[in-house]
Amino acid sequence: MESKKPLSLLLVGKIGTGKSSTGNSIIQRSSFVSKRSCKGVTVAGQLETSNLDGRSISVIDTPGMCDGTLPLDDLRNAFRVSLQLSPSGVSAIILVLSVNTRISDEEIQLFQELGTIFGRDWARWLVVVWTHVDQLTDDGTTLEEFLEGSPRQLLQLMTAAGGRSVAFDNRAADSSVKLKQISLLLAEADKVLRNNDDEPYTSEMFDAATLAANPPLKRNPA
Ligand SMILES: Nc1nc2c(ncn2[C@@H]2O[C@H](COP(=O)(O)OP(=O)(O)OP(=O)(O)O)[C@@H](O)[C@H]2O)c(=O)[nH]1
Ligand SMILES: [Mg+2]
Repeated sequence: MESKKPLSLLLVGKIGTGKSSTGNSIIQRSSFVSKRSCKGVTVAGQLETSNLDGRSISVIDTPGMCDGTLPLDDLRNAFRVSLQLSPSGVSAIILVLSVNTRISDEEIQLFQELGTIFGRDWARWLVVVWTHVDQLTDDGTTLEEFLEGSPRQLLQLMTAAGGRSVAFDNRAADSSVKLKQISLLLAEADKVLRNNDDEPYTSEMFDAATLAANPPLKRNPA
């Protein structure tokens, strides 16, 4: 049976992968600005809440991470501020990847940076959303075929995330397709809740990860 526990989802990913569109698909309204642009469109974190069959679903959209041009500290600050929008933490972290672009070295570097920023355990809260699957369907490729031969680092990350992943077509016109992909995503988020005994990912965990990545310099004993 579907859980009615409130869910809060933090969307993260590279620039232009479809984070804001996915957020809009989940809350079923166009509250996050989404458009094709070479510059990042989303510049600050944004939280929106909707009610789905009596269940409260909050979504936090974050700025896109771009090709190593943004220093790690700036990224960290963007995520810190975004996470603070939900004082009780988030139920799951949604990594938005697009089948539109090949998983490049940059993307692999991003996985590593996310691990540094959110902490080594971050995959406990992770669900991967693959966007632009309509473009796969257009050329007859399945998501499984697309993922075959993926870089080892991606496969390792997906394994660490317990295989939780969902395909999204944010341009879907058919309302049954739209509802189906939301319910698949919520089912994956419910797995995260269950596996973690409902423990959310919190700002305190984030700060602990920041500290672990930048340990204070030890003073020499006098
Ligand atoms: N065909 C198709 N287009 C999509 C899909 N998801 C997003 N798009 C398009 O991809 C472009 C970028 O989408 P956004 O949702 O703005 O991406 P974003 O990750 O929020 O971008 P930034 O905030 O700039 O990092 C827009 O033109 C969207 O309409 C999808 O599933 N299929
Ligand atoms: Mg955006």
